[in-house]
Amino acid sequence: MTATIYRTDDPYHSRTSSQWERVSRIDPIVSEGISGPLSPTEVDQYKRDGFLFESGLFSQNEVNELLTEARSLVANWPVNRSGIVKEPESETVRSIFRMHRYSRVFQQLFQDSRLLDRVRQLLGEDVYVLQSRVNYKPAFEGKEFYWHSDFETWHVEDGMPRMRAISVSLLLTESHEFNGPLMLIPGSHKDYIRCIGETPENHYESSLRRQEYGVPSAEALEEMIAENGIVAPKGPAGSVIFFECNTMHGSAGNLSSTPRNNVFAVYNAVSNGLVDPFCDCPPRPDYLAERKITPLKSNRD
Ligand code: 6CS
Ligand code: FE
Repeated sequence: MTATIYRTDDPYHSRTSSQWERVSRIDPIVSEGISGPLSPTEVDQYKRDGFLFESGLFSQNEVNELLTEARSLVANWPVNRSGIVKEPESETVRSIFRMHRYSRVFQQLFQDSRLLDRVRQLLGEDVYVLQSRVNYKPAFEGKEFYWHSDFETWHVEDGMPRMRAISVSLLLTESHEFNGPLMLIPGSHKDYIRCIGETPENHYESSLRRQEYGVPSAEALEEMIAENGIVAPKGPAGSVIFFECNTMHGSAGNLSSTPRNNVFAVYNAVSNGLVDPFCDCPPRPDYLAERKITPLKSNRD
């Protein structure tokens, strides 16, 4: 019998045993009855699937400005600034983090009412940007992001208490079947997968390049995929995917000749501020998880 040492007061403990486990979530998926731009049908879709796809929410002109900014940030990244991540075994840039602090253009985007009003409608309270990043997934070189629940990582390694966060992914280039579109397992947000293994020290130094801990077992994935399959929303630049923090997702490598540049913002409910990590590691750096709460006001407020 494997010794199981975990914080019994933590309903979302993970990486505390050599046996994976599937348990129901205890947090509501949405706050009911909040008005906003989403129709009741769209709210129900989000509750059912754990994500929503809005094609063409932003114009090509708006995307062009964001693309220019994303490419200039990489080209001019200060050598002493953390938050730039390379592809595994490569010097090719995979991601940059914390644009909500370094870029006025992205700060404006994250306060855009087309994003903020939808997120606040679903969460039912004010939010702040916990993390932002651009995943570049460049042509031919962009490697996979293995299946994972963001919440499992944010809970265990950052101390996010409950499932009260939403990721927004804005496509800066077209997502098509060959350039590694985001893939999600519909309905997977309703259960929580406790992963095996123990969090290595400074795990983020490797996990952001290739995640090997805090990933679900093949058996867990087989079960969830057998129930609801896999969906890979595809569409033009300017489209947006809103996905719940516990929805299982990943993406394949990009073998096509066109990049799959996505910008992500993670909106956390202000009532869900980070506490100590739920593992025996120090908190991850602030560029990955803001520990200071700055509630957002829509740029239409
Ligand atoms: O560890 C994190 O916070 C990051 N890792 C992944 C694979 N998705 C969420 C986030 O960007
Ligand atoms: Fe993720």
